[in-house]
Amino acid sequence: MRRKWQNFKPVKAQFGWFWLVQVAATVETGLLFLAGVYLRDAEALALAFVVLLTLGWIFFRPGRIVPVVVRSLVFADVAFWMIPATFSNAVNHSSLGSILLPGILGTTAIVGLLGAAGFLISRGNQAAGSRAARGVAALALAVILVVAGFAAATASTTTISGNAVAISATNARFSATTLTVNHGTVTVDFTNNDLFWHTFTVSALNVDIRAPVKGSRQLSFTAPPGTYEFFCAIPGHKQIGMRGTLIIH
Ligand SMILES: [Cu+2]
Repeated sequence: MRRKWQNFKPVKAQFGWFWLVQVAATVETGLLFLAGVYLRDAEALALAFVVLLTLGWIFFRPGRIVPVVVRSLVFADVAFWMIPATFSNAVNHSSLGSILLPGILGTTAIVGLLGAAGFLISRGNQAAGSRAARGVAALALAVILVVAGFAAATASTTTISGNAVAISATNARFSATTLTVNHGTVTVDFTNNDLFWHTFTVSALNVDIRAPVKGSRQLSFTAPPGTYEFFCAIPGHKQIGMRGTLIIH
């Protein structure tokens, strides 16, 4: 016990890459958890749990490389889906939350990836990159403020009318498995309540509506009478039941 105490040095605040990836992981866990509860999205909760595990892993075990790599995979996954979602919802003048949520999640994920990269390149030196890491953190805050400002300035709501059907996706399930409309010009209003992307796709009609988190997308197309299959084109989603029948009279 004595020798351990001799080696003990007071922990100094080291605002380096390791600090950055820890902060990003903490923020991302909280955001993913809130998003999971708010959207009732099991996928978001599962990702929050994985990042939380890496935080616990680092807290209770000395090894740091493996948990940082594990959370980098989550960061990469989140960034891959959330950055395009932010731009897509911004371009479509979607609601404030539908721009802000993926915007903050995506920015935090990028910060986490940068922190993880810096930490791994410095071979796990906790003190490395202190100036650069603080710069990245400051830049990320600025990006989030710009996204918030842009979202507040452009957000709006849209309504649809005519021969229209509304369908939504929640927890990787469509709200309806059979849709019935009259032939002619058909409008589909597709809303995604999950954190990750879903599509409303009808291959036979060349219809492919892609909606990110909390996004609503409308598409009008001309369709002859018939029975068509619709499904989600995200890999694996059709197989777990995201499919249904579109009947056009
Ligand atoms: Cu899907």
